[in-house]
Amino acid sequence: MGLVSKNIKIKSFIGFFLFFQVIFLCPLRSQNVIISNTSSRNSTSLNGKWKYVIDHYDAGQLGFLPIYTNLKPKDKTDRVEYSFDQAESLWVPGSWNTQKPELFYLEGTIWYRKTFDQENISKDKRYFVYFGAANYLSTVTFNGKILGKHEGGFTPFCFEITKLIKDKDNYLIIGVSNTRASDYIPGKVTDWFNHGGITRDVKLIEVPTTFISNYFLSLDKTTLNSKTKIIKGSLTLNGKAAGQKARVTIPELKVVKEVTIDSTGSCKFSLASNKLELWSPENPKLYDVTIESGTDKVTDRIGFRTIEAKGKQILLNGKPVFLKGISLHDENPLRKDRANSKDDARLMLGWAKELGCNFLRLAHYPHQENIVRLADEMGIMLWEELPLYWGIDWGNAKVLQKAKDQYSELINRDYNRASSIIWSIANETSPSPTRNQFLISLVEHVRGMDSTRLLSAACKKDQAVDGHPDDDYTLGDPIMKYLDIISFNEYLGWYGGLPEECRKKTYKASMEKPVIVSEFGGDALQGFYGDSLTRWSENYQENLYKENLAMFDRIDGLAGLTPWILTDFMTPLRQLPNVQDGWNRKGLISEKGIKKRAFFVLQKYYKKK
Ligand code: GCB
Repeated sequence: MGLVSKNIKIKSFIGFFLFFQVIFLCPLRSQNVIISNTSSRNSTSLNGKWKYVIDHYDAGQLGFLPIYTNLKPKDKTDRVEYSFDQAESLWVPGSWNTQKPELFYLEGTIWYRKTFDQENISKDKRYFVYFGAANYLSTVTFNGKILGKHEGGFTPFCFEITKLIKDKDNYLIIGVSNTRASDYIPGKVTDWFNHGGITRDVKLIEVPTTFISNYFLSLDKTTLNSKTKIIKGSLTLNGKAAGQKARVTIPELKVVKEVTIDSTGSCKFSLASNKLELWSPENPKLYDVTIESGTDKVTDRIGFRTIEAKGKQILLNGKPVFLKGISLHDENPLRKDRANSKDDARLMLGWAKELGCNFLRLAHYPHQENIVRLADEMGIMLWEELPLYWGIDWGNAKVLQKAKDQYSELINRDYNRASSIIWSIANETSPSPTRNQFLISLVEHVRGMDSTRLLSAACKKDQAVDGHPDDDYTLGDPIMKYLDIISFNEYLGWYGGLPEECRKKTYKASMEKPVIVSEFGGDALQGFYGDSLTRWSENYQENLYKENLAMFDRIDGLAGLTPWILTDFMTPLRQLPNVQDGWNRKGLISEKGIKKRAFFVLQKYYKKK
């Protein structure tokens, strides 16, 4: 009895110590180390099979079971109550949910372990572990030490392991929790599947002691109509950098610029060329850009364009453009997994091109980097957003900080992508003083980091300032004042009324700004037919598209559409038997890749635009 209670005491002391270490000593952020453009770095992929241990009660994160120390029994008398060595494996990158039937609805913590050897560790190098994304809260440990935590399920993060890496038997253990919480972004309820785990690439990155962390290049708007165009840029080094030289080269333009890094580790520069071809959907011209400093060298492919809102028009390179778009989730419905490869990106963009799109709404959170890079190459413009979606805790200052952090991570990743033209700051949120204040502060943050893109938000239609008489509707969410584009979601004919009601409806904006219809649509089970009033049939959806498109065409200042949605997508919210069965059926393409009738309605409409 005495021994047992002594044991309990020792255990609870260890538990408390570990709890303290995990929760309080461990920095929540990933040390703010930015390594952009990781595909151009010297790296080793850590993708593949990872051993995993399920932690149903979150004992590891809470410090009750030190799973990250990778303990093994020392001898036959020793007791360790978990084992990575005997555990099964999960594939990384990938959602854990669809890899094993028993994990399908798991919302909790899984600890992943990857072991590796590393030859030729050099004293002149620094080493980092990089995660493209892990959903949602990650505790990253290496060789038994906690490196830190990262919050947010869709943006990249990395941790330094220079002092810990060995040539043999390294173990990287990461606890990932996809538990939902009201002070997270997104909040507790969404209409998409909560894919858990390490959902994007993992890499071991090797860089020189002082390395190129990030760089931002963009066309100076004021030189758009000049023969000599100016590219404005800045770059930041990590390490002892003050006074160090750097060189930026665009060989095709014969541009070479030498710069000196200032005491903050950064520098600004400008490059001039009178041969610069602009990026556009018709001519998605990208230039090889090389940045060198000391022994570090990064190469990228960057396009240059301007995007502005003037009056009721969106101007790409100074010319009006109509955004023929479609919304999509970052999910490959054929594989029932988060999209995480070039092949996945090719599949989605291929379908969008076939539909006649020049624009995509990457809903409702940052998508994988591959799709943004491929959009650059294929000439497809993008709307990108954070999961500031239903049920956000607007009054909570910590949540605002999380939103700013997630946006910083996204901008750091995608600033140099010409295809990305719109940052959207929220989806379907109701105006209130706390929401407005939150979003205004976020607008300032985003504009402070990036003035080369337009800002919008997918507003809720039922929030007009002047009331909303049924037939004549004024778009007037107060946040629109702070944005460049007025966007709204509208489900007339699906959630309210029948499609023919579209005939008498008109919309106008309360401000002189371009308008994008950021969502409309209705569910159809592919292969189910009826007449145009039969719910869930392809015919209903087909007719709904016809009526909605005719209605939106009457909007003065309509600058684009992103109907909801390219493909059916997984969502626990939709369980109607034999119709939804866990899928939102508003896709124009089924989860098997079969096009529904409405696909061709939109295709025809875009052909004429
Ligand atoms: C919306 C949401 C989207 C949903 C969609 C629907 O307004 O923005 O996330 O999936 O409606 O299908 O109801």
